[in-house]
Amino acid sequence: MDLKNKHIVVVGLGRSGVSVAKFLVSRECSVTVTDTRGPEELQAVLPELYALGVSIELGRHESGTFEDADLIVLSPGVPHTIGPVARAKAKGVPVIGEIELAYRFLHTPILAITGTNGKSTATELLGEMLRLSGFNVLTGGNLGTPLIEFIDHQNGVDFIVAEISSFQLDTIDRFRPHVSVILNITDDHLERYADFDDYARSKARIFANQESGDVCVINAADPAILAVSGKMPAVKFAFNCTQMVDNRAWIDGQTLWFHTPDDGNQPVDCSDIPLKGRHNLENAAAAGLAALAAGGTMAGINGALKIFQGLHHRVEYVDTRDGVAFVDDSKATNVDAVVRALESFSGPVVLIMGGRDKGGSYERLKSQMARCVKQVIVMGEAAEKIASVVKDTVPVVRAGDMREAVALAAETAVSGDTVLLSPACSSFDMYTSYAHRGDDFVRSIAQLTGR
Ligand code: UMA
Repeated sequence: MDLKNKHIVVVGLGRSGVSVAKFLVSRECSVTVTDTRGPEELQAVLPELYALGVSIELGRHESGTFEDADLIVLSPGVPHTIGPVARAKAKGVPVIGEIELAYRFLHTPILAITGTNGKSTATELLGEMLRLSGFNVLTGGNLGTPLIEFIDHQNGVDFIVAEISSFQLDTIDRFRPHVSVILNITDDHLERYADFDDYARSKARIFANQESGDVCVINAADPAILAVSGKMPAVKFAFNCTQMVDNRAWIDGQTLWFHTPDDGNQPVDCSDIPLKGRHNLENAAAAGLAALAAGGTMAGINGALKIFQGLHHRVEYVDTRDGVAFVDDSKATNVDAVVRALESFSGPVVLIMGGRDKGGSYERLKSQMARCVKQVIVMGEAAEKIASVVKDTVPVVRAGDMREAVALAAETAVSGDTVLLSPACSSFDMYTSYAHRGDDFVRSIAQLTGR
């Protein structure tokens, strides 16, 4: 891709947009960045960009800015359907995302993982499995480090393991991972997609450019994945943690089995895996198959599964006060993630939920709530919507902020109970990220008095 002297517009000045702008300047492009936020909110990044000679448009997106570009690079959080982008596209201006731009300059094989839930866990696990198999690996993408930042650090790297979101897949063109993984597809981000099928089609783009030498790892127990993955040139490596049918990984009792090309079926004892819950066995199966596809060893797979303790803010134990355990699952930003979290508790649970609604239904929570939740505390923009759906199943109270939610939960919980923050919503109504929200939960627990 020849970028020299091209005029490129970068949309969104978050972590990926700033990295893209810096990369493009280093490749001698004329760069304009545009963000709907104003200068006061972007103070931390503006001086460096001005010093690099970048033109900056803040507080709006002018259509003319987009239409004058040779190329537009979108940040994942910017929908590719917004007016200025659509109008520029109609005039023939090419539009890609950060992942696509990075792909054109990465010569290291990419292993890409998508799915509604478990992406970050599976990405970290796969990275660890390959490292323990003797490879030099970088992990990033939606996980945190934009792929564009890896371009100048590829020397001696064997693989890039990338968490890829549907937002990132919406703006690919030629992006072709050597190994792709789809973990699961359930309701999420319906505020941005026309409907569930539209969202599922976006996930399926991860294997759209794969060829016969590539591998696609799929969860054969997930009907939505089966519906979108019928025909593909890539070799399918299927896993199924509910039954053993024609798969490369499966569960039998307390054993996770992998079919390896050279040594036949190889067992992993599930009691050696610290990660809890069936969903984590699915993540382990998917990561293991992707590792095998890339030449990883069973020793590496076993070693990683034994040491990996899970991610921050994902069903993470925080503290016990007067016999009440506090657990941070702030990363549960959709309904399915909360269902999965509740599955790993026998109860009683006091559940703190809410945040920015993502357009899905909360109905699916009711059966797990009836089983193990004694009270729900709702907060944020989605509070009333959640309360109206679950109030006949479980008592609901409202809190104005996290501190009040934690105090109310501590009043209700008795020794042996668990207070679980598992919001089912994004954090952006009150916080900058799920991590920011989880940190506030932890801080609010520390501020509890009398416990
Ligand atoms: N903005 C506009 N115009 C718009 C919309 C947004 O200018 O129409 C601006 C915002 O004002 C803001 C900037 O765009 O300044 C934010 O861009 P961004 O949302 O793409 O955020 P980044 O900081 O670049 O982070 C992105 C991913 N964010 C999203 O997909 C929302 C990060 O994933 C990712 O870690 C990072 O790139 C590096 O690859 C986060 C995420 O929440 C964790 N992902 C979603 C999820 O996991 O559910 C998909």
